[in-house]
Amino acid sequence: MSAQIISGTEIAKTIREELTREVAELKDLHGVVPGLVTILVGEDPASQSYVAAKNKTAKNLGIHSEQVTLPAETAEQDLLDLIHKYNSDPKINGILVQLPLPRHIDEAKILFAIDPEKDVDGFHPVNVGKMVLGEQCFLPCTPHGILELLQRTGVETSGAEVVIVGRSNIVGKPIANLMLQKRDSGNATVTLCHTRTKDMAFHTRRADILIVAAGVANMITADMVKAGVVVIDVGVNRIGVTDAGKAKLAGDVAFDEVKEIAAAITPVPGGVGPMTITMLMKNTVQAAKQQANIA
Ligand code: L34
Repeated sequence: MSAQIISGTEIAKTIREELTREVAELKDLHGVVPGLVTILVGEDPASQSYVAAKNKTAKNLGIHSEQVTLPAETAEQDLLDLIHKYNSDPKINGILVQLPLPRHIDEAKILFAIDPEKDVDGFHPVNVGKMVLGEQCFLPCTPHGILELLQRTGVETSGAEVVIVGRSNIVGKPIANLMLQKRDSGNATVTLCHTRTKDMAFHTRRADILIVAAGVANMITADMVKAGVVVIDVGVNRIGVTDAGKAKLAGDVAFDEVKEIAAAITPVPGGVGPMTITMLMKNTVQAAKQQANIA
């Protein structure tokens, strides 16, 4: 039997409708308009398209959005100065610096410069620390989106064997941490696999929920999963160009064969990607409320 396709596009749409109402209410009742700035350094086409989507989504929701695009040669100090400017700009509640940054810029230094109150990506060590401790904070957008997908699809995580492939700071590490926490969408038994894992298939075959964020197209094949698994595919790999001249995308999971075995699976595109963008909006609204002392 073919798997249920978990549509991130549909779930994201529902959440965006909820957010549109919330943004309107914030304005009507409190005169507050959430503000987001996205900063992109360089001309990576994938980053350009993600940042454009973030700004467009923000505008559609009624969020004030500013987009700064800087040349790849931008000096680290100039980027730091820009962040400091937005840290003290009252119209801006959330600051996002799109990753990856050019190699001459120290990513940690940039992320640490963002005011934790405006860190809508949840990458600042203060927010990472709070997340690990289970305190209220900004959750990083992709892991946050995965939790929402699981919750809104009714996937039971308590006691589940969750296997994660990939140990990045933006997906693997945080989602591992979130899923083992003692709370809704948590309470799982978590295994984290990475490039040094000895027998990857041994682990992935044990998964009740398999989350793949490795950045390797089609690496998870049908022989690597068990029947009835729920698969969350975080990979967005550009594997060529379509006849229409657009980027051809593939996930980290060999979708066509794995969907015949899985109970449920996210597609690429239309799975985790739209959720990442939507959770940025959710965090921006949360930031605006916190900064205006609205519960
Ligand atoms: N600071 N940098 C920062 N925050 C983030 O949360 C990100 N990420 C990752 C890369 N760098 C970042 C994103 O925004 C990945 N990412 C992201 C966002 C959106 C999509 C994919 C990755 C997305 O919308 N994907 C579409 C396909 C879009 C296309 O055609 O390229 C999808 O349906 O999967």
